[in-house]
Amino acid sequence: MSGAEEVLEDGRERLPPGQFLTSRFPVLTYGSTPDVELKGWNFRVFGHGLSEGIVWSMDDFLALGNHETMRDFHCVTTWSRYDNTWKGVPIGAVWEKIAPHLSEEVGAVMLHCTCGYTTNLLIEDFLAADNLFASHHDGAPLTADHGGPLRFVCHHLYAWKSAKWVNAVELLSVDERGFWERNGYHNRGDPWDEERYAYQETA
Ligand SMILES: Nc1nc2c(c(=O)[nH]1)N[C@H]1C(S)=C(S)[C@@H](COP(=O)(O)O)O[C@H]1N2
Ligand SMILES: [Mo]
Repeated sequence: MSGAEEVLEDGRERLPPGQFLTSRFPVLTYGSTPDVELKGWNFRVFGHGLSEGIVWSMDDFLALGNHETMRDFHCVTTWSRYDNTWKGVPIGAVWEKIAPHLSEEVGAVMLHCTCGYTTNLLIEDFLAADNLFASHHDGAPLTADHGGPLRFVCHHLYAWKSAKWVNAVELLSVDERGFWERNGYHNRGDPWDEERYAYQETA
């Protein structure tokens, strides 16, 4: 890892504008770390286009697929951490189970977490190829502070979209704003466009 001068394959700087590099892994949580009870835990998909919700136990959800990827992580508060190894269920394996049941087109999703946190993603951002529901980080089970037992990870948007303790996906016809998106953060959050705050949104 040679630091902040690197460029990505498409020519963009590896370190997005306004970010600094850290090798620490800070914990950024609004509120406190919930104690996720595994007994009775389930993962739900519900909402637009589904006549009946889909429910998985933890074991059934983890059995949907397994994917490992090493990616950079960018928090809107300006720290970035390179080369995080995430392991878990790839988004494609989850969507494969949902798509056949859909009677309507889905435009966006709202992720829900045990603690009440929510965040929204446009469907194309949610389905980006390398996204996953991670159970492991850097070779070890996710700690509770970092979202264990399960968190979503979206690499190409600011890290507030990477919902910790995620346990449900709500399908939406049109985009709605999640927790931070209603409280001043940008609706989309592309780090290379510095989409940090809602006031920067163009109509
Ligand atoms: N449920 C939940 N998920 C969350 C948050 C949160 O407060 N609650 N914070 C977000 C923010 S702002 C960031 S930067 C990352 C931080 O992940 P980390 O604590 O594992 O570093 O989690 C995101 N996911
Ligand atoms: Mo963040």
